[in-house]
Amino acid sequence: MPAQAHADRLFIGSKRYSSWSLRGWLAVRLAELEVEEVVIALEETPSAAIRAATPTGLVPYLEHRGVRVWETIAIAEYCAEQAPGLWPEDAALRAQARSISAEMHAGFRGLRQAMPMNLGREFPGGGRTPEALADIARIEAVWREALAASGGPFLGGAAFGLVDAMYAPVVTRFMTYDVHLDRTCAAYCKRIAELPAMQEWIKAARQEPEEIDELDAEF
Ligand SMILES: N[C@@H](CCC(=O)N[C@@H](CS)C(=O)NCC(=O)O)C(=O)O
Repeated sequence: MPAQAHADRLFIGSKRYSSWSLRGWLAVRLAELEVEEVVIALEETPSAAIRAATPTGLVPYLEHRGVRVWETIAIAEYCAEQAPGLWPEDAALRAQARSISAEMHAGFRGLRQAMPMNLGREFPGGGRTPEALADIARIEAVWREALAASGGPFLGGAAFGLVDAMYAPVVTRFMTYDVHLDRTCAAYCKRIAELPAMQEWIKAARQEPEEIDELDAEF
């Protein structure tokens, strides 16, 4: 019997705006999955094109070797199963990395609403709502704690991993909105922003058209 044909694809939104897509894309990169990248422009919200292509009407969405995975945290876990070492090896550090990744996945709505990802523009001083500032304080505390526990220079230890991928769009928001951070967190942001994969994503994002800058979108 011939092997079942299946497409290996990662569906993502515009690189300029889609923070969840960046997380999923980094996870797939970390696991070195060979997938076709399908970018669906976020021209409207909700997006009919994304709804037609994915089970939940949201990106990222991964199809890999006949397996379908959605929700960024589930994609991260799938990637961790494909490639060892994407979570810290030490059980306590791994628990911490998973906890703060889940905290990112479930929360920080104040930050996400007030400072949506936009890699094409800069809004220095923007988005300082009380809720966003409270989230920023919590994120700084979380980062400091993780870097101290793991020894850095990444949140889970020596290598860039899934926990860093979960916070990568927070790094770009801090840059876009020029958020003042303590020295440890500022250095961590610089480290993440300079990673080749991040540079590649940001470069591609800047080449995309401004689709939804006028929309009040929270991605
Ligand atoms: N909980 C989802 C959130 C994904 C999400 O909100 N994706 C946005 C783009 S960053 C989206 O697909 N929006 C489509 C729309 O608003 O129509 C996850 O973790 O993957």
